[in-house]
Amino acid sequence: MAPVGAEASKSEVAALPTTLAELIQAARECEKAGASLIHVHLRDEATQPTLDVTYAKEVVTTLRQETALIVQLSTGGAVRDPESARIAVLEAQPDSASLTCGTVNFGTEVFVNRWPFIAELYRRMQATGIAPEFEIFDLGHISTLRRLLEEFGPPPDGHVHVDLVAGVRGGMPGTPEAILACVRDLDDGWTFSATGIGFSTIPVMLTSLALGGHLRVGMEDTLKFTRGRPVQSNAELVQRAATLATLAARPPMTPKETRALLHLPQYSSR
Ligand code: KMH
Ligand code: ZN
Repeated sequence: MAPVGAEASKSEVAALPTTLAELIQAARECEKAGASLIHVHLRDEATQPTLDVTYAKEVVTTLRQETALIVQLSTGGAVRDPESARIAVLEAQPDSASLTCGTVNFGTEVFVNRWPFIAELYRRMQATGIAPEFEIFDLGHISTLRRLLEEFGPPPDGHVHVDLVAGVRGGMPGTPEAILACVRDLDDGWTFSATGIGFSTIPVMLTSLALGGHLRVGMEDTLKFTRGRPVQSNAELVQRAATLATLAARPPMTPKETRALLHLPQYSSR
């Protein structure tokens, strides 16, 4: 579940959870609706994207106090964030962090992920025991993931989990064919989730369910529930995903079950 990204503005989308209180409320509602992991982008007091480490630590701690969700921080940040700040958020010691496996055009911008930066991020996650979620925006990014594993070995917990992000303008399209092409290229034993941007959320969810994958939804990716109808809350997106998953006989997993799936340690203080 990805409740808020770095792109949409609070002034245009009032339902985006940008304060800590709003983020916690969204997290709680989404957990109740079936989410087991939260992918977090931070916003500052002026609602702008931030990678402030002190605040990241507070957010990780509070999410752990208030929910059982697996906490994943974004190292993608916003397209113009410097690499040093994107790496520094790992100091907040989340359970997991995103790791984008290549550069991609991103609307009118470029989301830059150079090989040396990807390698450094990965090695830092290995050294600090943070589980990477490999973000795949295009088929070629899987080749870069393979290169990481070949050159530096497996992730800290030994398990590879990827998130297929489809429908970004400049990345792979949000179609069943694109998801299938990626899934065919994954190794046995890897797990995957899929994310469809905008209205591609539904075909991407259905395809992922059919192929044995997991789902990511949220207002980072989707701001219209149906044509002409803005999303009112992250929970309604999670609720819709949970309903589709249940219809597909793949009901939502608890955070505990998801930790086992991803080979993450069970969180002991809850
Ligand atoms: N905001 C995008 C430029 C991630 O979180 O790791 C990058 C992004 C990926 O959202
Ligand atoms: Zn993100």
